[in-house]
Amino acid sequence: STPIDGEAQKTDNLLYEEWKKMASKELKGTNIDTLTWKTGEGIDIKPIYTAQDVSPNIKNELPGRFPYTRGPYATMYTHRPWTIRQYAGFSTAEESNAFYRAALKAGQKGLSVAFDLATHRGYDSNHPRVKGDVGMAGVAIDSVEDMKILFDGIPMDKVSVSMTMNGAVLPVLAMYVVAAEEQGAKQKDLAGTIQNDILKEFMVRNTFIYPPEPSMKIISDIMGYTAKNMPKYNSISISGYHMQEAGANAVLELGFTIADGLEYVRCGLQAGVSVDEIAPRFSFFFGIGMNFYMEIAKLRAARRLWAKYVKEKFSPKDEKSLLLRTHCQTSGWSLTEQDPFNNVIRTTVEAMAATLGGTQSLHTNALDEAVGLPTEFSARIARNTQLILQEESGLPKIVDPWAGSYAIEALTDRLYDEAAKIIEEVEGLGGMAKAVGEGLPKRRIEESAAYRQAKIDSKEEVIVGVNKYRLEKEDALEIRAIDNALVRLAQIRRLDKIYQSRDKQKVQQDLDALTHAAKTGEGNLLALAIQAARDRCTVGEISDAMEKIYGRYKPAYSLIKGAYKSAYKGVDELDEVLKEVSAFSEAEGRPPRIMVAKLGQDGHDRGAKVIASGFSDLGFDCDIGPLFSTPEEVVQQAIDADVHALGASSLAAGHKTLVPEVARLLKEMGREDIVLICGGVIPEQDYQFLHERGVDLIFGPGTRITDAARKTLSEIQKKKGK
Ligand code: DCA
Repeated sequence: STPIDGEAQKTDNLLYEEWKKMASKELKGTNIDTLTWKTGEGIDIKPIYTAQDVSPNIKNELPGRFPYTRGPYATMYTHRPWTIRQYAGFSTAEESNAFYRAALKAGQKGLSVAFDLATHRGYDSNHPRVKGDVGMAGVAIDSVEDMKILFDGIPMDKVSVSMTMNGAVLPVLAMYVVAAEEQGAKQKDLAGTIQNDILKEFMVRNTFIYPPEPSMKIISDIMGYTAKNMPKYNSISISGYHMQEAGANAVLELGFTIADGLEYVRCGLQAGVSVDEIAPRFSFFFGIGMNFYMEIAKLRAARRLWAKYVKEKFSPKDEKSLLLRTHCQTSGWSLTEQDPFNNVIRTTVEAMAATLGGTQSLHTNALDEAVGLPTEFSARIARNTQLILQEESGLPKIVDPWAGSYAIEALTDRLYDEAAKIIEEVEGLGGMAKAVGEGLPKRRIEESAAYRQAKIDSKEEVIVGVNKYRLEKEDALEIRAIDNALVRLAQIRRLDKIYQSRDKQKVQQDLDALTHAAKTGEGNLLALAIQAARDRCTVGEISDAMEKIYGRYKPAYSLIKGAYKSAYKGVDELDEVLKEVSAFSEAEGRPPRIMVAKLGQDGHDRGAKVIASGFSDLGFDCDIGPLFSTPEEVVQQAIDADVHALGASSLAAGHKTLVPEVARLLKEMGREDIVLICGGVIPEQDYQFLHERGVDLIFGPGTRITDAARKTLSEIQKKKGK
């Protein structure tokens, strides 16, 4: 051994003691413990790590070898860099197609399709419920004709395509397969990924259609079909990303995602497919936030957890069943509307964590994604962030360069242990489907979100340009605007053409066959959906054919209490708000009552939930309205509940159509005394528009709940003429 080795072995403990002495001297009497940082996960990050923090076994780990902590492949990026795969979709198939082609030309390697909210929820663009949702947050797809336009001029057997689709997974995947067929591609050559992860929809993302049980049946049919006919296709992308976006910390994201994966293996086994037929084509998806070391360690721990649990529980014969391959996306939630160019730096830091953690594929957010879909300018910067990391920085030249770092190895171990506790808890309940049924993951994630919001509101967690170093004046940013009414009209016209040109009898037969299969459990639903897509059945029709049997799922609601208040530091301010609220309650004989509503098909409800929990902790009487409501339903519920204020939360650009409609209806019912609030992702440019249409208060991203509560209270009093 070298002299350095010898010395380290002798003095591990002594070295640490020596450091402590030096540190105490530098701190001039301040307690050394103040240098330890307790993260949102409850993990202590120490100021220094030494050899005594890590197990000697880490020396034996290699990339491409069990337990794969260091990466699924031996050579990793030194041989093939990660796939630059930007998630995108813009209202119409034509516009999205042009965007994809330009991106591929400019260095992007794989595609990733974002669908609009109507498609996600299995509605055709002409359905009355989705008036405000068509073309929002992604591309509208009604039939295979739209899908063919989407991939026009893009060889579907060469470019790997990922599709974020969960609810309407059958019609959309079927249309993808048929569009490829009609291009001349073979099913066996289709490489790509379908998200198809319904469990996390019930936990956090809410773009489900059917109840959990038939939803799981659909997944097993897809796995069965692709295992046989599409061997290069990843049949599921098990997503922690949306949990992180909904507020989960790294431990929760890791634990619940791996537990989801185990449940999906069991789902395949139940359908008669072996672990080695499906697990090698499982894919994962994680969010990467700003906690740099934690995120690197998270991906390392994820691979080790998956390998160990799959080996232990399912004894696969194929080593590939143990590989956790993952896509990552930089955190959308970490982006700010304020001082938005800071987002480029945030995304770069997160992209470095994702790639140093060994992701296989990556989406880097555009700087304006906190307020809208990316423009060409912002999309180029986002893509170039990855190209620069790949081709200029030298980052891909070393496999898992953090291996052997005392700190990262210790953190990897710690995350492994903490996530394993969650997995054990879930397995103890009988698996993730049961845990989701009991609401456990949802509850934990919502608590974590409220806790984090309080840390930000009380400025313990700094967000540059938002709760610290805020600009006095913000420059307006050019934002991509979508004319949702125009997109809807164009889609309706194309649908009318399809209705006229297809064979009606075949259509009916296909749809009846789907209904029959849903009823009896016989036949493969994906095979039947593919036939229906060939015959030009639409997304809505295919979804309806099964809804007749399965029904549509309606989630239950709960409000997390106490988490916000408990994490809020700086009690004085909290007390002041509580006092104001209680004075109101005394004067009025009841507390201020507010309903937080979600309009349209947008299921992102972190904001709504966090606001409701926060307001409730501040003494408001708070209701959460059901998801997917129409303006009429929301106004009726608000009036029935006799609220003082109605908050409409919008994260998917529905604010320009749906919220003004709410204002109009309130006026029509003579209830303009109800304070109308619009919250969520609303660009500054739209404030005037909303105020003119009757919105009283607007709370954009970065609003502190304590401030929002105060403003709401004073607006209620103003309207009461006090
Ligand atoms: N040495 C040898 N082969 C390698 C190496 C290496 N160092 N690195 C990659 N490869 C191979 C892979 O084995 C794979 O070949 P295979 O399909 O025949 O096994 C191929 O190169 C592609 O690499 P992979 O790591 O699978 O990367 P992607 O095709 O981009 O797939 C994955 C990434 C996460 C598995 C996929 O599910 C995906 O793209 N997900 C995206 C999800 C998404 O976009 N979600 C939207 C939000």
